[in-house]
Amino acid sequence: GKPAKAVKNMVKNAAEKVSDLVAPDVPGSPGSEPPSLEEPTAPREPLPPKKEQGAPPVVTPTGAETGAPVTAQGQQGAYLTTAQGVRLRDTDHSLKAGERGPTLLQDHHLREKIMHFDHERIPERVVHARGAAAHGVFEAYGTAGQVTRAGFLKKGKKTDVFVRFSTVLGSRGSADTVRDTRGFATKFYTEEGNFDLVGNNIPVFFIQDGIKFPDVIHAGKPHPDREIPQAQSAHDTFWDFVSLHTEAQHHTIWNMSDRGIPRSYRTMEGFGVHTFRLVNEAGETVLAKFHWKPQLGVHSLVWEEAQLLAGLDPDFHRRDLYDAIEAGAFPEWELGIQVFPDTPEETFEGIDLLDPTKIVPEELAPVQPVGKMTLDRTPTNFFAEVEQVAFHVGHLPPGIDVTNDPLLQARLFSYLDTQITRLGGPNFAQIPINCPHVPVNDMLRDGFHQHAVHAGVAPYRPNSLDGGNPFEAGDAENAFVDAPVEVARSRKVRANPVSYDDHYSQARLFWRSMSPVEKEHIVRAYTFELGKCYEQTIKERQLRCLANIDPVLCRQVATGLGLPAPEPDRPLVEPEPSPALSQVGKEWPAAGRMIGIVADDGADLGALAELRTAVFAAGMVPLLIAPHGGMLGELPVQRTFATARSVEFDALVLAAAPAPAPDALPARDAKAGAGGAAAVDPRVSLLVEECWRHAKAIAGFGAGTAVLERTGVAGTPGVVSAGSATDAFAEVQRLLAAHRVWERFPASVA
Ligand code: HDD
Repeated sequence: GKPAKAVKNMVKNAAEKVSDLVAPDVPGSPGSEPPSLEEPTAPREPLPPKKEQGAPPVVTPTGAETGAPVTAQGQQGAYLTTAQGVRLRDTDHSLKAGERGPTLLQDHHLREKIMHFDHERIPERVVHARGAAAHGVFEAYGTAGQVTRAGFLKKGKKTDVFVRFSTVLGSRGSADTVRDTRGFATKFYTEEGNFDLVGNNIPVFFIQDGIKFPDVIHAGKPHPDREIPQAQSAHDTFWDFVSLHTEAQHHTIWNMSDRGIPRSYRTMEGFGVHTFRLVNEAGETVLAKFHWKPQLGVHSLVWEEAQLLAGLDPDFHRRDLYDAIEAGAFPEWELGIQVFPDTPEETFEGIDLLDPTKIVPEELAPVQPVGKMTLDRTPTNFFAEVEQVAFHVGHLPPGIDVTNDPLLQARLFSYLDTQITRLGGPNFAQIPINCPHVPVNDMLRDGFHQHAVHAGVAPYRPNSLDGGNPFEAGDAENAFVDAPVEVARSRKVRANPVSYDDHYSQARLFWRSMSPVEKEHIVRAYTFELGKCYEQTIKERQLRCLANIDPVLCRQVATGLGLPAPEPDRPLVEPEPSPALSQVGKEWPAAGRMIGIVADDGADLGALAELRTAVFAAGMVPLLIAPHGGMLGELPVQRTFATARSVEFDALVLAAAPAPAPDALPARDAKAGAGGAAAVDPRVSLLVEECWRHAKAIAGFGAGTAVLERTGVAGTPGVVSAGSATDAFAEVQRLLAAHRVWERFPASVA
């Protein structure tokens, strides 16, 4: 169940969607009046600044705030000023020598305005450029106390968080639903300083050593000559790299699975990928892997939906995240850890814990929940927060330390270095979104964009001039712990341990853990992606890799490509499948799902009202689709036949059988007469057809059942002809718990 307040918010939100046709509400001002059609003439009272709109505190060498006025608050005053605070009379006309004359160089406002605009863009992130983020809170269960001293994991402790989700390959303006890995980066503003868990939705990585990161990214990014394709892995350089560089095969099969096209950020798992070292109060250490488990389960799009969405709504995931939060359906994840003894070998059950292309199946080491994260607030300003947030794997609190994983070691350099270009200097930690929520007392000084007005004269240690401040902390004052791990006496080498040579056993483990329908999707994904390559050699080489993962997989893809299937070039291992890797066959809460409801002026409005209430009560969002905008009786219409497309909905309920409206395109079988599909508005038929193809629940009641008959879907799995609106929704709700009507997919790969 949803808390009553959340559902009320959803009702409010859905009601606001009625006003889709008027200008959007002032962001972040809940409950404010809708804007007037006329331009306002009197200034409105300034909105109170939000928490994140304050300037970073000015800190003295003793750690105390100076009490200096906060000057950089969000710009909320009634009157327009220059950047120097001078009020302006006119910002629409440049200063000219007469109405028809040339513009004067002396126009300081013009020059300031254009100068600033000219420099509004900063470099996008070199990877993970496209993202969306939200604020929230993490609450610890207190179950990790034995293994780590980290204060934010103590029982009941609540910590502010900011989470940025992203794709990896695309530019900032690319589509959300492309097949790619997703970033899942969390900044915990803990009382012991910031902790960044910079993870992905896939638990392994392409490469084992960070020195290859530029190479894998060069291969995945668009081709350097024509700069295509954007945000895709379906091209020659990507497959050239992964087929030659076989340690990437494990990550790649995850990409080709449904994990590569999440339904929502809210339905993704997150992984810290590397093994970390935890240190407890007594100084004892364990090795650990971090996992985020979404409360809504792991759900994905169907490939055709993902492709349609890239055109119809490139912002699909971003919109979904913000809509859900604003509707009160707050996304939640449990943070869990897999814990391993810190042995000199740094392995567990024969799996090398320092190899980031390997997982430890949950069946061997259970994920133990340590706390819960709830995202409950959208950003106030996208640029200030989402673009300027700077994550770094080296932002660690006392109690969490790194391991020698060579991928992690390279990241420890990269994340600081990249911010110097991206955020224009070394002071990015002073940007409000990056500021720790505890006093900072470093001895870092000066540099571009210095915001702190540091007092004192002695930013060095030891000193006698500032009373010896700042002092170094010890265990009692919660200082960071560098775990005193023994470093083996060894030679300097550019080499990997032998265990890193196993590139296939876990890709095979993944394949063997999939259900038939998931295997079918993987086959199709490889066939699609390799089918987009031009070079025959690359396809053949990748088929050789697939042969080493599984002969059936290899054969099916080879058939699709019209190529012979090669034999494996090494013995196949037979790993025990890990059921936890499959995302099919379980049941999950359906909170926050979108239910499309087709109706028209002839529909039973009483039943419709009842249906909407039931959908809200179940914590879902009903979207009424009608031939026209405005209202159906008392009920607000959210989508018209012209604006609705199936990919927006998780399920479809038909309350009417609308005849083709005058603005519909002609139907192909227009001669089929009153009983055929052509008797239904073709856009409604398309909704049904697509929802059916994408294995979504479909229900009809009243006149709506006729649509099921006419489109030929009646009587097929997951299609319900119900006697009443409530019965229709009850069935839809039942079907949604499994996310999709899986039986509808052909599953030729057993
Ligand atoms: Fe990375 C960004 C995740 C390996 C270098 N990475 C970035 C982001 C995520 C990850 C989620 C976006 C953060 C945000 O939202 O601002 N990266 C990973 C994971 C990896 C990984 C899970 C492997 C386990 N990354 C990796 C390596 C290197 C980098 C090996 C370099 C040696 N990553 C970067 C970067 C980025 C970045 C260039 C781009 C923007 C930024 O850091 O701030 O430094």
